[in-house]
Amino acid sequence: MSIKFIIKLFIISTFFFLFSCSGYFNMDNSDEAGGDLSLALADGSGYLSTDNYNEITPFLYRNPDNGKAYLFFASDRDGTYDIYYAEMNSEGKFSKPIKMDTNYINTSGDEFSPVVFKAMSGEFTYTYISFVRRTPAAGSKVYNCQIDPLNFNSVGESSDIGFSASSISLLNKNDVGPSLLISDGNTYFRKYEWDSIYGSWNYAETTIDFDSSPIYGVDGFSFGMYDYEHSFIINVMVENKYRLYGGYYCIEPLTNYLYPIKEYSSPYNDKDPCIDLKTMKVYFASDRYGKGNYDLYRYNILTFDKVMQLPK
Ligand SMILES: [Ca+2]
Repeated sequence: MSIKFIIKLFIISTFFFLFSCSGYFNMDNSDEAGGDLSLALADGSGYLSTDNYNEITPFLYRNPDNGKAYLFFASDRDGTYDIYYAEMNSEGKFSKPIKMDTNYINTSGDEFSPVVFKAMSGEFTYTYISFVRRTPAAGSKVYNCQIDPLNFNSVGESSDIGFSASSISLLNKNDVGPSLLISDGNTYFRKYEWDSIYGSWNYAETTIDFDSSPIYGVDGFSFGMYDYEHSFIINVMVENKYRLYGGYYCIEPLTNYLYPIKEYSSPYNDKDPCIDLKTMKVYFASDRYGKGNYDLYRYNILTFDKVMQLPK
């Protein structure tokens, strides 16, 4: 066996090793199963996700004011669901989560499904969080609150936007004029546009209808001329389980379909997708370790051959 051949073999096997690992981002060696990732704290003192409580609805925010990335999510570790955030370092590890304030954001109701964005209100640009608050009296309603751009403390009261939702997400997260996607267990979801004059969300009269399974959550982006085409990862209920599907929607000519993404398939519940377009990773919640609790995971969508492209 020549040296050249051995080197070649080494390079090929290294390539295959890297390739086979490329879907997973191991941040903590202690809890890997089935190649899925549980998000861990940077210092090894514990997980971002807890064993006995639920962590759901992740949202990755890239803050243009300081160049840092933050993972916002909801957890019921203090009783009701509250919104937390953790800073992500350059290795993709997270700081200890910080609970958002109880002035106008976290209450004795359930707060979840946060989205953070910068947007105009009148002449100025501010940082906002929109989220869902569920109370026995009012059900699940969407709120919006201006927050400090760096420490994320609420600046003013949360305002009730006036519609209900099971979850919300941002379409095209880096846009100056953001679009909000609202899903509430129907076969469609709705798109709302930011009103920069009044500094609030307005229904844009856009309903994206897949006419199939109930949709409980969605994240995606638009492309093509005039944003006619949209690609999504969708949280649907199939056979009594939350599952993640790919979705494609075109306004003209009208085309829509959903398709299972095999990389996400598990016998457990997988939900709340959030796409980080910068790193091409999907964050989601799953109870796949069988503990009966939801934890946060992420997956590299560069390894997908379907999600970012139109199915043939
Ligand atoms: Ca709460």
